[in-house]
Amino acid sequence: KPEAGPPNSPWLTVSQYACQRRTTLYNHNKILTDALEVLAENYEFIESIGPCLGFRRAASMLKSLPAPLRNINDTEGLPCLGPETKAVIQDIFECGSSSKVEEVLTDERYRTLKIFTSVFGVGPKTAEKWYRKGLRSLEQIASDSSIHLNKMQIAGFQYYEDISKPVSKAEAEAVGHIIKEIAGCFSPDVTMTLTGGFRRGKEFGHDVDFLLTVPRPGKEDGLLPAVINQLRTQGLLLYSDFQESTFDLSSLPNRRFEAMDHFQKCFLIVKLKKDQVVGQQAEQRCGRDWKAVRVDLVAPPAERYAFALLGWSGSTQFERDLRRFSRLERNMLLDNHALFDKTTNTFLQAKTEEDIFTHLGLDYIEPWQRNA
Ligand code: DCP
Ligand code: MG
Repeated sequence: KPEAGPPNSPWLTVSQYACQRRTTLYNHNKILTDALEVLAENYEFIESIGPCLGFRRAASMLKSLPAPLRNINDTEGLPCLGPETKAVIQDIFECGSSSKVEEVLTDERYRTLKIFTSVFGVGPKTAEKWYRKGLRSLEQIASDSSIHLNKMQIAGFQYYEDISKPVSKAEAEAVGHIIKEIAGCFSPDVTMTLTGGFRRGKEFGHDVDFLLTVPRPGKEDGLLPAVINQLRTQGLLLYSDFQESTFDLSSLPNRRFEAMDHFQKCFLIVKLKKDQVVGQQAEQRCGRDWKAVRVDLVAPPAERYAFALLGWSGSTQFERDLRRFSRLERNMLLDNHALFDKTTNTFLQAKTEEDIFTHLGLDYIEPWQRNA
């Protein structure tokens, strides 16, 4: 049941769990949530997970509100807001901005780590290592011979200009047509769904995420290798990191690995020709006629498609709360592969996302309402 506020609170129905809230892309409290997310990111950079999640959870809750907060009293009865968060909100109402946030935004370390982690394949740990070596720009890293880049980071630098730009919905759909056609040659009964932010209705994303499968059990194993091969043959494959499935049908959802999954998948960079994008004619006669785009493909067995779809549709915060809700409120374990009921020691089957919400005793939340 949703955590209730005081009896006269206008927010009586706001749950502490994102999976019990409907969060569209229309954010009435963007000024507040942007500020809180800067602090969350800063804590993430110093690997301070508790405070990071605290700020993210607060921002996520505020995104679900049907109206802007007008002053600090409006926060009364709302869940997920700790004293630190409230202090930031109060500062913004009183001074127009939060000094704590302004400090982070001008902090050299924060700014540098933000740039470094914008490179494909560079996480907070690597960024921190480079920062401690005294490096401050991507140019310095590219020209420092003592730095060893892995294969993913080399591609990240090589295509930085393109893949650091947002991918549009039209570009995502164009990539979808190419992949669907190739996958359709492998097997005419292939199912493919655009997931991630685009499934939640976003107009732009940092990559394009697809889920693919075929009905016959086991046959999905050949799907991604075939797609990758064909992309390569067509000259469209710029980078590929293929990960073989480590999925075991009988293993329990594991909390430690809950944010990862064990399905066969690949992280790609593909060449998207501009004339393949609807509404974008080849205007560049002299320059390049293509753009590099980051694409993730995941191939679960058909039997687990609903779990994978729910897990890959996000948002990350929505996923976290679905798992937390399952564990704490239902004594069930949920991940991208399965739902296990610890009370009855059984796996709960699901053909659709709706089935999973029903098992959890949750009202169905549409993908476009999962922008938590
Ligand atoms: N995901 C997750 N936990 C993670 C990483 C991902 O639950 N640690 C899920 C939720 C994401 C989805 O996978 O929404 C796709 O991952 P992306 O990083 O591509 O996220 P989005 O598609 O939501 O964002 P963007 O628009 O930036 O691509
Ligand atoms: Mg995405």
